[in-house]
Amino acid sequence: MPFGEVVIGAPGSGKSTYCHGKHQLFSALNRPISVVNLDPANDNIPYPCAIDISALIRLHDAMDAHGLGPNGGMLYCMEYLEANFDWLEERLRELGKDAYVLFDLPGQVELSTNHESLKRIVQRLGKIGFRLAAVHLCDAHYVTEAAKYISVLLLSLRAMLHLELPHINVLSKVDLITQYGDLDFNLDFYTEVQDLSYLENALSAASPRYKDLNMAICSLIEDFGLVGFETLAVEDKHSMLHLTHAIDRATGYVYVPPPGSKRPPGTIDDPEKAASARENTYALMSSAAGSMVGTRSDVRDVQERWVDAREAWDAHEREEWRREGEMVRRAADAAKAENQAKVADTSGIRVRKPV
Ligand SMILES: Nc1nc2c(ncn2[C@@H]2O[C@H](COP(=O)(O)OP(=O)(O)O)[C@@H](O)[C@H]2O)c(=O)[nH]1
Ligand SMILES: [Mg+2]
Repeated sequence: MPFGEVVIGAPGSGKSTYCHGKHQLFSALNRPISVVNLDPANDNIPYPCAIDISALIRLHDAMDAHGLGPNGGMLYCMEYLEANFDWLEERLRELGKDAYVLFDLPGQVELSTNHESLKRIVQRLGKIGFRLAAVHLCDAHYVTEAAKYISVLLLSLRAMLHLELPHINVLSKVDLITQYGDLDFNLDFYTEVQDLSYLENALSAASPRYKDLNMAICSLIEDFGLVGFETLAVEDKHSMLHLTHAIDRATGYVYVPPPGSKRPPGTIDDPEKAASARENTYALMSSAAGSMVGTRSDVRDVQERWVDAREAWDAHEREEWRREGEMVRRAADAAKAENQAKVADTSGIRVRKPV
């Protein structure tokens, strides 16, 4: 059964970068992954693209042919894709039954909030067997202002209600969050969408005229009780692994490596032991059933990493990378020395073994 993610979010929220990062991570973990570009305006695609909508339709061609602007052209492209769904279906089938597919979508917000084409495409993907989750990226800088945070909450809620998929909202680029000013509350207040009445002061200071309207929106969001956020810093492996785990839980995906497959370094899978006694770090990294405990799985750790002690953590990580680099260099030197010794041995030259 193929699984996948529908990656949505406003322009610049980090969708294509996320798809690229996930492609690199999954390739390193030997997990299957294919990225499908469904954004006809994506000119510089950073990842290897399994299917590209521009082979079906290009934004500029649609705009020229029908005298449309960029936004109208984009909606036309999505409607065209819907009308030619068999084109997509045929190519998806070629990816195999066990494919894990990321769909990189355009940033037009209406596609995931009120336009029907994406919703119908998603429904048809479900009918051909895909188990999908929507991954909605929202730039984390919106949480630095109460009014912007409310608009992001509303947008996320609307997308959840429209697409009707298991839904993961993500505050992306959390590594940049301190660049936009101080947070009024700790990060967990924003990710867990706790008691929004705390925003009252900030909202009435920013726009006293609309205070009541803003508070009514807050209570509407609270009444639904649906919106919450994960965080993402795409270059932080722990952040990516945690998000992967949250998405696997939402779709029910459990990765079982095929027999005889290459294992990621460091995993232990001793076939001699009884199944119940076998350590299997695959399960830790990729099983939907495992607990969510891990580095940076708690939003308070994310706060410490990127807000409270960012510089200390940066220095620590630099030191870790330096040490890793040193180890790799030493291992390469040792391998080279061993090779040279072997060559010398076979050529009859006696070499003294290093002590
Ligand atoms: N610092 C940082 N920058 C990011 C992150 N994710 C994306 N970006 C940057 O945000 C910009 C927009 O990203 P892009 O993937 O093109 O956004 P898209 O329009 O949603 O596909 C690019 O310059 C990325 O390098 C992140 O996690 N951290
Ligand atoms: Mg993009």
